[in-house]
Amino acid sequence: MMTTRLPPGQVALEGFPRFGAHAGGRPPRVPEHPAIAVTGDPVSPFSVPLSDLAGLPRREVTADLHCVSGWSAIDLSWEGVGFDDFYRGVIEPALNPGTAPTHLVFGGLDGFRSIVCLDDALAGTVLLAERLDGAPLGGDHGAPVRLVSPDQYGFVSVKHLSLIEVHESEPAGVYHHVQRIQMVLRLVRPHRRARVWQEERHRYLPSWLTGPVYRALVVGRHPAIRPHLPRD
Ligand SMILES: Nc1nc2c(c(=O)[nH]1)N[C@H]1C(S)=C(S)[C@@H](COP(=O)(O)O)O[C@H]1N2
Ligand SMILES: [Mo]
Repeated sequence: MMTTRLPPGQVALEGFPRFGAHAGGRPPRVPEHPAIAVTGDPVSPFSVPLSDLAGLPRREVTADLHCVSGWSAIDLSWEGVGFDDFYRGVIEPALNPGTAPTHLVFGGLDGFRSIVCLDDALAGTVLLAERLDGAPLGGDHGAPVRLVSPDQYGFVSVKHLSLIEVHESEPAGVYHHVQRIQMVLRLVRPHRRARVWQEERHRYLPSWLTGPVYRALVVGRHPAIRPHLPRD
């Protein structure tokens, strides 16, 4: 029998729904030659073709994905390149001398953005994932490549990754191109660290307040899914 321990306030789902903040929109079109653009003050902007990832060591991570709204998908097998290897091998050598990055902004082809502390991004479990459960990532789960940060809430794990901004302090502002989502994000501003085991969901709102609201909204949006209680 499978045993799972879930972080506080999470409920496991059967399968792996598309949790994203895209509210039913279609996955973005993948360019013919996908690449990750690296920008920000500490670097001269450059672009990394995804084909370059083949030159870095492969890594597999089996992990659960925890949406901040309280749902978890369990036992996902990701495969790709360790983000620490990518950072040390590709970004660090391109830093201007004397710069000291502290934060990264990850961006997706659909305009989704997430701000992450560099130390959290360099945790050994963070992956640039190209494969899920033995197959290339599909559009629903972030083709052609996504970030996977298993110890942080799902909003950190940017799908369709196409941009990494390097910053020397925490960037201000809320990162989303859709105005409606911007307003919601401002209210429920993500926690700086977003660690699931510490239940760091939001910066200002406590989980006891957001939990029931999320449950109501997400249950409504995923009617076909039968949640079950976490098994210890
Ligand atoms: N590009 C992009 N990445 C994203 C999102 C999104 O809407 N767009 N949603 C985030 C959120 S809130 C969660 S919980 C996870 C969900 O991953 P899934 O859609 O593969 O289930 O993706 C994250 N990454
Ligand atoms: Mo989420």
